[in-house]
Amino acid sequence: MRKYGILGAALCLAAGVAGCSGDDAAAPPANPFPPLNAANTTYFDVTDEAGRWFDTRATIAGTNSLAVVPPGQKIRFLQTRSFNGPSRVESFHTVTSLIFPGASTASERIDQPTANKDDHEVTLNTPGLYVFVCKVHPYMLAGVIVDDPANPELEMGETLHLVGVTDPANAATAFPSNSNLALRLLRAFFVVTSPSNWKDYTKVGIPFKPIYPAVPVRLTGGAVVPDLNAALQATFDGDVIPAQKSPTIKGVGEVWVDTQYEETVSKGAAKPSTITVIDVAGANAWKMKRKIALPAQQMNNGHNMWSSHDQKQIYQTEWHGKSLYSIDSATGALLKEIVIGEDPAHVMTRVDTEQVHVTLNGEDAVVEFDKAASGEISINPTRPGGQGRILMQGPGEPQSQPHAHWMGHDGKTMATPNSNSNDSTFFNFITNLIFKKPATGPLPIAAAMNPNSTKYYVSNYLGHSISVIRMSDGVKIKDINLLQNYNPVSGAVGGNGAIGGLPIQTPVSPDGKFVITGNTLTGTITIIDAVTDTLVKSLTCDPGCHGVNFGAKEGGGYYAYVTSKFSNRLIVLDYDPNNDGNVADAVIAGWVVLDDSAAPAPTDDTITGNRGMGGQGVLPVPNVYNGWVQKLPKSFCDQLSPEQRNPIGAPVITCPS
Ligand SMILES: [Cu+2]
Repeated sequence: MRKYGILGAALCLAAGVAGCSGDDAAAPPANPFPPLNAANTTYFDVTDEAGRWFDTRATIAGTNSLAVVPPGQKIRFLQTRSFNGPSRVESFHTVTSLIFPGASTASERIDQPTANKDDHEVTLNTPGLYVFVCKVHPYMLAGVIVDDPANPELEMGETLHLVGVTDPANAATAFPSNSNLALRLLRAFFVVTSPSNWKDYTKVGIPFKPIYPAVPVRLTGGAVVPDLNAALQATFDGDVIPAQKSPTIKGVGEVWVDTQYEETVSKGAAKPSTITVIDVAGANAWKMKRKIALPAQQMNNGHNMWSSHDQKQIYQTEWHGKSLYSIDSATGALLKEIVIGEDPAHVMTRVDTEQVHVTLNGEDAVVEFDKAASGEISINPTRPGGQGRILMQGPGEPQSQPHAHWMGHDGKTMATPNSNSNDSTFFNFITNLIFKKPATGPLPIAAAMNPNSTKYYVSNYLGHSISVIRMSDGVKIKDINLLQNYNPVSGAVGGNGAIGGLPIQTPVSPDGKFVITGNTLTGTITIIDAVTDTLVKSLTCDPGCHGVNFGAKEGGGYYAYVTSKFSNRLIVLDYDPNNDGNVADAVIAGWVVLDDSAAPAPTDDTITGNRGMGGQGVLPVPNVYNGWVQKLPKSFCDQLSPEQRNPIGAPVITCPS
């Protein structure tokens, strides 16, 4: 049968049948981890490997993260060991139900109160599509289709729940499985979990067509899509990959990008990530300068960066590990590794003290570092417990799991988005206390303050919205729905045409005029007017659109630099070319392809796979946000316009001599 011919590997695995092909078939006798084969059980290995975060060890249309099972199957997620060997995971994760059939029951869902390294299981009975996510690293997806043996087609379910959008307790809120939203989510699953489906900007002139399973699927009302691959490709794909385009106007300095999924020989697939450094000024503008993998430290999924105020050090987090790294910005050499805890996600400096703050996304705290006169950073020993930790929740409150925090322009405040508790911790460094903890939306993932610290914004990944918090009293004044113009059933986009889903980084422009957000579901960049707090525009980005930060444009104004997880290009967005405060003329001025195989950049390791892929943290050097820009040394200050040196207008800054 066609259905089982293509999906045979997964079914074979699910049933634990002897003689099934695959790399699990020939375990040596001395293996202390004999392959697992409990009856009616399907196993996912949890890993830190790009695209194969939940690994069935069998491939369906390019993905290793989908299993097709009969009703009654137990699904086990392995972290303490793998299917046929030791644990394949270094960091903490959750296994959390994200999508499930409208007809499913509460017993068919799982979640955990804290991030962990334990095994988890759930038994699925109701036919249809189930997707599981890690709340710490929400690109980690596992799909299970519970197939109804009564029908020849693969069963998607009559309707589907999506956490954050529908009410799992109310089946009437689930959306039809033949809706545009369901098809978008299906497409996203097969792009996210299949590295061969990532958008490769070296394949110039070739249409971008991800591969999906070419099987018949059964949707709402028994409607049959005879070929899922053909249907998804016709609906969403086919744009031709363009050649690299360098922006005409140069930037200032460099842009550092965490190419988090790029694999190197010394770290292998288990611990991906490089940092890609790009010149954006001078004779080498828009060319790659360096790749940094930190092979000796085994950097595992380096995620986000910030610079010291003299711009001599780059601080780098390790999201699937435990360390913060300090790197010499001039040479790319490691200065210091500091082990701090589970899943360090984002890093920023405090303007007034130059202390460094790093979120522990797999835990409940922000770690504080002091900077010595020598430049060396070390954990502040005076915080309670001696580990530099500032707790982001009160006693008895749920574990916060803070992700991308932001710091005030004057160093007095910090705001974290707490991905586990669906709120934001607004911390005051003067009182040394949590000032407020406003509720946000589902799975808040990134925060950003405006340049005079009167408002901050929090992107809600599963809420498809941006919360606006007033900083005078810590009250949420608005949620901006990024799907307000979108009809989830028909897919029609009305209103001003702007659309964003699964939003991530959301910084405010240094002059305070706009909030620019990378949206991973829709593959769009959304722009919010930061005066009216309304969604005014969106532009096409890449699959997994993720990181945004602002850098100085030569001669005045700013570029927004934008990264995407499932492509290998850095987008240079000129959001206001004539600097008139209106983004009607916003344009993608150009981009840089992050695969350096045509002209290898100097590196500390050999690149072996996922070339240039996984764009997440993005850091323009020099740092031109209000508060930080005034701290720049003369060499950088001299390259900025008077407006850039003081982005919200007050006194004219004279560069230090
Ligand atoms: Cu995770």
